[in-house]
Amino acid sequence: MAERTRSFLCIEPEPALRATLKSWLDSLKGLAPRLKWVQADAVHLTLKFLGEQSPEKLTELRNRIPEALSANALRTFYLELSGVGAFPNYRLPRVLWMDLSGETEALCDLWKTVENLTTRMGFPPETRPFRPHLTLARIKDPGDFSLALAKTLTESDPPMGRWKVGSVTLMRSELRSGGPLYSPLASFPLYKV
Ligand code: 2AM
Repeated sequence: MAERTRSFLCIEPEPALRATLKSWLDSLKGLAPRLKWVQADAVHLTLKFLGEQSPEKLTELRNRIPEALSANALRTFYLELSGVGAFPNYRLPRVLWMDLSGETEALCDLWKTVENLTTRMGFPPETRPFRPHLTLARIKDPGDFSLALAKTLTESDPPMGRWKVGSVTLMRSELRSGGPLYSPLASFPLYKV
């Protein structure tokens, strides 16, 4: 049997915004080195985690995404960074993330299109409400989340930035000991406004 590929569909921040995020993330990493920080060039907004799939299934998905995007007339839209937060909360944080605002209705339409297509194709439906975010760090042990980091996050201004979302990326995710290695497999453009 051909090898399966672990992948997900996502939106990538544009390069200038990654650079802004990188310098901020670098300054935070030193305060909490035991957290699993996401590399700035790997930060993304997940639309759908696809798990491990056969080449045939991924080919079918790649063929059907453009038709789903055009059937729903999905256009480019703006998103902006909108502060930092923690799931489920700062007292017992599991995930540190960046909130997003901007044209979130357009983002939700895109998410619904992706969700409808993938569930029609047999992928498990998402059971949780869509909460758009950029994961910055994962926290195994809440004790690793230092007070210094919590203080810095609540007192400092997180980076601002706005970008035009022009496409959806199908991203391969290879699990490595040092953290996942992401590589884009395909990009699906949205209609230009
Ligand atoms: P998150 O960071 O927004 O939580 C790639 O692994 C991406 O898929 C992750 O960034 C994660 O999004 C999302 N994801 C959702 N469900 C997942 C799962 N069961 N296993 C791994 N990643 C998952």
